[in-house]
Amino acid sequence: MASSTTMPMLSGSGPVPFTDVDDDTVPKRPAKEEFGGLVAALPRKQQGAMELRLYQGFWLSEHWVAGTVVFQRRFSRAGTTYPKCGTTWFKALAFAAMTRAYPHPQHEHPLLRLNPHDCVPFLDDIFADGQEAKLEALPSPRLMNTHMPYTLLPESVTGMGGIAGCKVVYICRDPKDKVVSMWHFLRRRWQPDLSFAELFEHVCDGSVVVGPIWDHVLSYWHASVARPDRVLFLKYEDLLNDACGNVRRLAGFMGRPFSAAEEHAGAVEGVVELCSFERMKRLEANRKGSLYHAVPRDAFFRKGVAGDWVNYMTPEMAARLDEIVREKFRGTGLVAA
Ligand code: PAP
Repeated sequence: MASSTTMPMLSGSGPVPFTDVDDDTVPKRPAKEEFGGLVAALPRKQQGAMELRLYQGFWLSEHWVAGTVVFQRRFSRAGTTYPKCGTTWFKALAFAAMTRAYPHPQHEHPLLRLNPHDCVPFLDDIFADGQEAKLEALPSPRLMNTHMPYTLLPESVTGMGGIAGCKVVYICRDPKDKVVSMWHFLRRRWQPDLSFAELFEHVCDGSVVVGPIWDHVLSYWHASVARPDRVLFLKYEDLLNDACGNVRRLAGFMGRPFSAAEEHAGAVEGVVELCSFERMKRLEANRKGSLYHAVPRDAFFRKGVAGDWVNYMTPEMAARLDEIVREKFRGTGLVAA
């Protein structure tokens, strides 16, 4: 399994879509200007156009490292996910579940005009670009996302050391499907010539972005076992199998359980339908233009199924990755998908 995380902050009039309050007037001060020396001293690996640095046990994109240092040192409150494990879907579900009392009828819901990444900010890029002041404009409760492992999150998020902290939701996915999804994604923007075999080797030796995957997953798994009231651990495959049940669970965890009247009115099904792969993939906001650093929006909506790995991996590759993960998870109580 691999993963992704989001944190709701409760009380107040939010959440509102991030791009609706982001008027682009916040001056940029890239985190690298402040912590470039620290980043330059870290072990480095080049993978196509992507430069990775080993920071506190994880291979982070060079672009994110200085931002992570700022996040750790200066952030007061946030949420989290592993790349290609359902971040986009999860952002949509969490946002829709929290905004179901939106004053407009469903056909005007922000998710019909905005990509989920426009609604829930991605902290790693915001901190890397030195634009954290933008987050202050968001009314509570705020939903935010990061790809950082639990062990790299600041106390303002984890709530260690007597600080209030945030609620954290993590999504993991069968690592075999995650690798396939990541391969397609990397080829769309960073590494057009990347072979599947090459990426597979990086995954197995742990040197993939925000890897090792198993350490990332386990960081959240352990946190969810120790503090189930603060950390909710979900699986992409479970969301596919029972979207309604997991949306109920999510809403309850975020402090906005569905009332009997809402249940009766089909509010849970409404959230699931609004965020369905078929529906989201068709929307203009998810088909045209780009996000983050020139990533085409449609790259976030490929197939949306479990088990696609059989079309890319030999049985030997699958058995090898399964065995690595089984070994890493042994004795933790976590069972691989
Ligand atoms: P990110 O970490 O770069 O934001 P992320 O959203 O986690 O990416 O992963 C994208 C995967 O979620 C894609 O999987 P695939 O490559 O195996 O197809 C994408 O199709 C899937 N996905 C996106 N939206 C949905 C959705 N509404 N329902 C189900 N799966 C979805």
